[in-house]
Amino acid sequence: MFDQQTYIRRRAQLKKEVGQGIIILFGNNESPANGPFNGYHPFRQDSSFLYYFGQNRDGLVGVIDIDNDTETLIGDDIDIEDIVWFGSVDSVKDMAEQVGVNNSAPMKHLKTLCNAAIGSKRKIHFLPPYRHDIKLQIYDLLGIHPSQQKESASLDLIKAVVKMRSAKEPQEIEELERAAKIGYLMHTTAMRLTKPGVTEKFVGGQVDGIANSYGAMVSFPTIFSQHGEIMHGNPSLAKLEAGRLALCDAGAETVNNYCSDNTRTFPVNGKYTQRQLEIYSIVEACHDHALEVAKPGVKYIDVHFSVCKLMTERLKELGLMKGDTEEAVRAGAHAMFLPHGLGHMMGMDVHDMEALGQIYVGFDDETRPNLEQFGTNALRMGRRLEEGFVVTDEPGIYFIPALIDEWKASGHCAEFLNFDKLETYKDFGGIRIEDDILITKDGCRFLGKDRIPYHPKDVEAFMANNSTK
Ligand SMILES: [Mn+2]
Repeated sequence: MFDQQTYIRRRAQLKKEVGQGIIILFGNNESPANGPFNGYHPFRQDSSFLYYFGQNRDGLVGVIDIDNDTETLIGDDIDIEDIVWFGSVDSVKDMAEQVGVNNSAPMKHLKTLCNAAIGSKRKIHFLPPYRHDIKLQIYDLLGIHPSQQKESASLDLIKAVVKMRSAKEPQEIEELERAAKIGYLMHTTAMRLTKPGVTEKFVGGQVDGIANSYGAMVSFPTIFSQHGEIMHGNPSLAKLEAGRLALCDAGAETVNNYCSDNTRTFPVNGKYTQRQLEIYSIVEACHDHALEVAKPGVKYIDVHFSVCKLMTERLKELGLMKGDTEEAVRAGAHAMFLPHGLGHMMGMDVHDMEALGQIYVGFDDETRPNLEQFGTNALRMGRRLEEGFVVTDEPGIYFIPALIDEWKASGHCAEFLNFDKLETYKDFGGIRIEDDILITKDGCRFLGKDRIPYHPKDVEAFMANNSTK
């Protein structure tokens, strides 16, 4: 938790941004996995609730009455049975005081408060709910059916929260740096353990263990797979094979819930083949290119397309693409290889604020998403960069057999793709390199003091001691 003043200041600004009405920020509840007392662990608080109310306990709701300038932390104190099993915790009143909130009340008070607000036709602001229990709670409190809640969520509140959470405060950047340190340990552990005969699941599990040991948890389910071409490939029981590549996309969440998100792709037996190096060096160049062009005022969608053009140029040299580069990218031909965007915002959520709606987080009135074109429709971040933004830089080149077959059969972008050559890459897999960029006053830098090795020579040197015999 940050200091009390942080939360007081943030709520004061939120009141100013939203203007009038009552803001209700729902904290999360425990989430049962296979029974009421065996939940997904560790408990994960809602990020916006954390941002304004700081408390990391389940069963809390924060209320900000803008018109009457009052703030209340709502929740039930735990009873003696809970104390027996889980130990004593602070009372709701104490928790309210810790974050500078003057009032506290039991959960039943929330219904009374909502009834009064509805009775006097006051505006009640809430964020789009994403957990089913919260949807039921909103249904009970406000009478809005879960199917209507996304549309009924407050746009004023969404925009205010996005505005405030987008630019990271210095103390948040410190937390992100802590997450980057854990991320470094996760990825170097994966590189150290990778060798033929070990299962994907074993390496993935060890990577998760590092996140759990040094922070709160992983920032998203770890991807560790020899099938790098599957975007979200879970670690399987398959054994790692010499000659193949392993793609590791993993991140940590600190105990204060700030994230890291990195990807490395390395050879199972510690040495890239010539064919792997040819593709790898393109992804490497694209990854480094973003660092050169990202700065305040530049649109991230332009950085994305700049990378797409560079990638197309280089794929033409290899004979995998052909034709005019500008036209090829305009037609979306590069999406055969890169079907996703260059990156996304990152903060307390790995895809920061995604629950509030990507259209509000990654785009604005000036920069709109293109939902019509395959690949481009997957962009999560397009708008102009500002100082304090944290975005991922994650170009990749993938050879997806089903996509090759489909485009070949339909002739899609045939003038820009060499399908005969693509056929010979169907067993290649995929390569992605990802780091997290902080936008500074006049440029940008990567988060994390130590770079996880990614230049081929560094990766090979790092893996040289992994026994493959
Ligand atoms: Mn990412």
